[in-house]
Amino acid sequence: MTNAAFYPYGPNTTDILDPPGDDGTSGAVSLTTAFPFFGNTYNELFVNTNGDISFGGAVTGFTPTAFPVTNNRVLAVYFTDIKTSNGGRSGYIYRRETTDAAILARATTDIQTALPADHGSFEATWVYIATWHEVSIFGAGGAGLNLRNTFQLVLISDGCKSFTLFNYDQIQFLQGSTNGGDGTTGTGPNPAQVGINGGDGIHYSLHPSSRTTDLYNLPTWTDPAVPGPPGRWVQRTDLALTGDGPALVCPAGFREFGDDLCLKFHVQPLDYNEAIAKCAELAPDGRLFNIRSQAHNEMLIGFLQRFQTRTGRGRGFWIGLTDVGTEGTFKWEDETPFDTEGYTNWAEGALEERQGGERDCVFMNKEDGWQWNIQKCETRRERNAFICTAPKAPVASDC
Ligand SMILES: [Ca+2]
Ligand SMILES: [Ca+2]
Repeated sequence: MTNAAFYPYGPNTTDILDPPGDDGTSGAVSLTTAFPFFGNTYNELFVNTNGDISFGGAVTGFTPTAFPVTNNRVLAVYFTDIKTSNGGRSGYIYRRETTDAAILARATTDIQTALPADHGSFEATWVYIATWHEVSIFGAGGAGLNLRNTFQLVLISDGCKSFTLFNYDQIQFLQGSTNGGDGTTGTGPNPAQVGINGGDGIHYSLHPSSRTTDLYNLPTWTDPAVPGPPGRWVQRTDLALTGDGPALVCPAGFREFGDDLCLKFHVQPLDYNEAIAKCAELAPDGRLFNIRSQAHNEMLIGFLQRFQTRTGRGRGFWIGLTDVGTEGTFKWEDETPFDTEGYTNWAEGALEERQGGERDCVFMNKEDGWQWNIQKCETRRERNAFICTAPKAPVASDC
């Protein structure tokens, strides 16, 4: 092994050597530091024969189905039908957890160097190293028995953020004889998968060479955007930042409703403008929820019924519609114009009888059958409860 990307491994380290096998696994390996992975943390991992580390269970399949796939939470460093038991033994899979000071210092430097803008002050406190050394393929025959790949997966964490290094030293086969492959040449129509699968069927990250013949070039490949030695791919893995974008969640205290709405019901009644200010205070870009469609209205009614029963008060809700700017011209609180031809739910006579100059703010309540009515925006007696909404945001990091 000559590749500078590699961390020390093998007989001169404290590595555990797994027995030779095919489609095998280390079984559950307990970790002293839980590893953050795609929004969860795992107290154990599985080092599997077929070129992967998984969380939540072993992944011992041998077919490189295109990511994203559901359920498998996997770091696929070189996922194909590997076999280390051809002729007794055909390759070595080493693994160890370490907090060795020299390794931590190296991991710290590697991440700071690779990702200086975002993680220039990262300090590694924990590392896991798994190495597939000169491993062979299932179905190897003839010259195929001499085809050997050497690659390594390094997991790095500070207990909060996590990163992985995919290191490659030697790639001589693309796949085993399964999935249409040729065990003599180590080639075929379904080359190995290299990437990370979050397991939710949505979030994943693929190495650009994954499942192509470019895999042969992994030992000299460099990521144009990431400084570091040739033969290395660096990925952050605690957040679902990769694949088709970050995992988005509702802000703290907000609940997800229906079609991805984040809502928070505010029980304490406030004046209209106080309600707007409160929503802005509760979340970034928080605002009063504008009930703009029958679907939203119906979705909310059930909840509002329970809400009122629970509090025992027949309280109204601001819906974020006013004519405070120009008398008679209603506007939604998000600044969009009110479409009189669009969805409305006015109580009978509301516009005619309660449309005085002093009454500018629209609310709904149970007594009116949840239809819309108009009242003063600021009076102590007529304060209303309200619903705030806010956009989803990337999973907050505690780091
Ligand atoms: Ca295998
Ligand atoms: Ca008015």
